[in-house]
Amino acid sequence: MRSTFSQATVVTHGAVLALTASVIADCAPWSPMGNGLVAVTALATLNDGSVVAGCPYVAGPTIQRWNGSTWTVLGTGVDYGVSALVTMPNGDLIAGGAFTTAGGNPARSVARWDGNNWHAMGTGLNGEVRALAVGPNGELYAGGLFSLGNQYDVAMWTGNGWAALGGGFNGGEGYIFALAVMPNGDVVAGGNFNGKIRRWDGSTWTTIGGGVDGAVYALAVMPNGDLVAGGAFLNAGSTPARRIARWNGSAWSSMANGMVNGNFNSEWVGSLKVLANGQLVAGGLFEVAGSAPASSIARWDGTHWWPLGGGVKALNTQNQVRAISVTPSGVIIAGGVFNRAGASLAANVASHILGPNTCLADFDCSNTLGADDVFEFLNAWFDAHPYADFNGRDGTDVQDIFEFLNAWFAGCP
Ligand SMILES: [Ca+2]
Ligand SMILES: [Ca+2]
Repeated sequence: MRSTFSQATVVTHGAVLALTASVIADCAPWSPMGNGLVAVTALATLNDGSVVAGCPYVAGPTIQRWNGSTWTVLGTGVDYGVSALVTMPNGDLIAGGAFTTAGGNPARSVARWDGNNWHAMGTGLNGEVRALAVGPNGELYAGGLFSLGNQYDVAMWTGNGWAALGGGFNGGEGYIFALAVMPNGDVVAGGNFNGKIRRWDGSTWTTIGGGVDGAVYALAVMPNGDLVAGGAFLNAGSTPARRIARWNGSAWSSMANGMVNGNFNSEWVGSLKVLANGQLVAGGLFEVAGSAPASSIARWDGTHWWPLGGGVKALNTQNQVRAISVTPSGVIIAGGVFNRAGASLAANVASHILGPNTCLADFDCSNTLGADDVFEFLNAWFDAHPYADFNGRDGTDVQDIFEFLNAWFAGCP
C-alpha cells in the first residue's frame, strides 16, 4: 500500500506533481497575493486565469481582480458588499451581494460582468444574494434573502428576468447560504431555514435525508454525483457528522471525524471546492480535519483529510476560509479572514500549489518544529491516519513513533 503511495502521481488541473516522499502530505508554501484584501467572502476564476474576489463592505472596493501581480477594481465596481461569484460557461461573471449599483448603473443585488462592462439583470432581486450556482446547461440560480411575489429566497434567471422556484421557502424562514446543481439538473439549497438543506426536482422542494442540525454554508457535488454539505451542524439526519457530511442519494455519512476547533462554539465549514483530480478542499474555521492538523483548510483524498500547506492563521481573530477557487492551471486560491498563509504574511487571500512535505517532522507544515508537531503526530497516529505511518511501512505502529521523534529531535534541514 505504501509503495502505491510513494509512486503516486497526482494530477491537479494541469499541474503534475510526482510525489516521492514516503508520505503524501502537501506542505508546499502558500504565496501572498500582493497587498491582499480587506476580507474575502467570494472567489471566482475567469477563463483567462485571472481571479476575482468579492469583499464585504468594510472599506474600499468590494470586487477586485488579480491579474497575477496586483488587485484592481473590476470595472468601477459595485456599491456594497459582494457575497457570491460564479463564472458562466461563456466566460461572463455573475456577482451577487447587497449592492444597488454596478458600474455606476442600477443593479440590485445581482449583476453581470461581460469582460468589459457591468450589466443589470432584469430588475434584480429585492434582498441580499448569498449564493449563485450554474447548471449543466448554463442555468443560473440565485439564493439569499429576497422575495419574488409570494415566493422566497431562491430564483432562476430566465434570460431576461428572475423566476421563482416555487413553493419551497416561506418568508421569515431564514437565508439560503449555498446552492449547488446536481448532475441531473436538480437544485440543492443550504442555509439556516428549517431542515437546513433542500432539493428541488423541478416541481417540489424536499428536505434531504431528514436535514442537518445546524446551518449549511457550503455545498459541493463530487465527480460521482454525491453531495457534500459543510456548515455548523453536528448531525446529518441521525448520523453524527461534525461540520461536514456526504449524501450519496440515499444516506448521509460522515467524512472521517469532521472538523474540530479548540473553540467548540465557533467551528464550521464555509467553503468547498472539488479539484480536477476529484479530491475536495474544505475551508472554514477549524484547526483539525479528521485527525490531521489543518488550520482552516484541508484536502480530502476520498478517505482521509490532509493538511494543505500549513493552512492559514490569524493573530487577533479566528482564522477563517470563506471562499476557495482553482485556476485553470491548478493553483488553489483561498480567501477569508487571516493574516498568515503557511509561513507567509498574507492579508485575507493567498495562493497555493500542491507539493510534498520536505520535512516530515514538521507535521503541521508550519515551517517550524514545535511541541504541536508531536501532539499532532500522536493524534493522527492514534487514529491510524496514513500521515502518521512515518516510515511508510507496516501501517502505523510503535516504530513510527520512534522514527518520528528521532526526526523531530534531529530537526529539519
Ligand atoms: Ca510545525
Ligand atoms: Ca509504519
